[in-house]
Amino acid sequence: MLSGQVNCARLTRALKTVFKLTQSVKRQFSENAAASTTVFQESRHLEDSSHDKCEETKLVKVAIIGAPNAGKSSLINQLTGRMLCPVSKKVHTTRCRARAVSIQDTTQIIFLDTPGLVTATEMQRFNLEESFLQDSELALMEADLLGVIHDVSNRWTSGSLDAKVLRLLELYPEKSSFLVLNKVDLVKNKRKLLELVSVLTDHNLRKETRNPKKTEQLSEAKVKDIVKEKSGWGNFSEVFIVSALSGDGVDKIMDHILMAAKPGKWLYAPSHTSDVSPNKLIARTVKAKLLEHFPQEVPYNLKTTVEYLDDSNSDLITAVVGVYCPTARIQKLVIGTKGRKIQMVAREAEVDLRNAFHRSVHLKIAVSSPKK
Ligand SMILES: Nc1nc2c(ncn2[C@@H]2O[C@H](COP(=O)(O)OP(=O)(O)OP(=O)(O)O)[C@@H](O)[C@H]2O)c(=O)[nH]1
Ligand SMILES: [Mg+2]
Repeated sequence: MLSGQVNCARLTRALKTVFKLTQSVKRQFSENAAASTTVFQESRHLEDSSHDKCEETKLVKVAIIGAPNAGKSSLINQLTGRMLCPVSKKVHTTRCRARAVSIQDTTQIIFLDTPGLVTATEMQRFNLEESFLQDSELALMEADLLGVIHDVSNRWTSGSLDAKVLRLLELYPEKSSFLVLNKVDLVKNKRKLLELVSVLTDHNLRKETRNPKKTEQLSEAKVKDIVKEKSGWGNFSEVFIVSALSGDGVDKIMDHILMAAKPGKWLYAPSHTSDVSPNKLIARTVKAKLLEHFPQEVPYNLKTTVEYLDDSNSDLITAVVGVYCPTARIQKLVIGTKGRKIQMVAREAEVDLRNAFHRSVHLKIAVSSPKK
């Protein structure tokens, strides 16, 4: 963890820890995830009064924003310990804001996962939904704390904060924010990180405490001009160097989040872990697996819908997911020889869903295309 008040010695110590990161990154979410009887329920706001003890409970809302594919959903999954936010190696896996809820002792933490930040032009060019433009900003406005996630492994973009991220930070300077340098396991020369931290924090690791206040509403044109000149933001309260894939360094982020929690009523009952319905989570998880395993644009044109769901059993969820292909040729590709490809997708989705629901999951996938 690197904080604004830290000096070079602390920074070097933190980097040494990073050096020790295991080279072989292994997925935390193994097949053997222990099944528990925790029931995943569609989120409902808390109506009973059993957690209405403001003096005893704490609450904090954390929005995670960043460029497409930076690892936003992976980070939230690590922080909550559940696969609540589907992940894939392709961009635009998350297409709208989603909440994942976690409880640490008396604190309820609400994580807001967001789609990758895009420009209006990109939105039009790639035919993305409105949510891509709005959801990060809406999440930021709602959150108490903002986590900016930055992919340090991308040689083209790692040297500067994303302009869309900087735009939001300039527009909401009073919002408390921390920086997460992610995918550090992919960086061979860890010394580069020291320089990167300096640039991304605008050479100001908060040596003096700044308390930025929103004085005037900046126009978009003015913000654009400011952002053009900048590579970093000088008011991050902390900087973390992590691997959201292996989980290295993530526990420090949790400590920081817990410190930001304020006394308040929990918004969700303790058993609620997400505001995404089981139906949607299953369909999105299958879609993420399709994005992971099929080339280029093919999986973006596949539609996934839950056709049948039985979650009445507290140990087992059974679901049938329909995958709709635009043509018979793509249907054949998706099914694969002797159905092997789609079976692999189903098995991998089952593993992630077991981790999300903490229940066994039996999944069948039916692939179809329009009849000629
Ligand atoms: N090596 C490595 N890969 C990572 C790390 N964090 C995330 N990834 C991978 O990066 C890819 C994108 O991760 P996501 O969590 O889906 O990223 P995202 O920012 O939510 O992406 P969008 O929702 O598409 O904007 C996946 O293949 C992850 O496994 C990391 O720390 N190290
Ligand atoms: Mg995502």
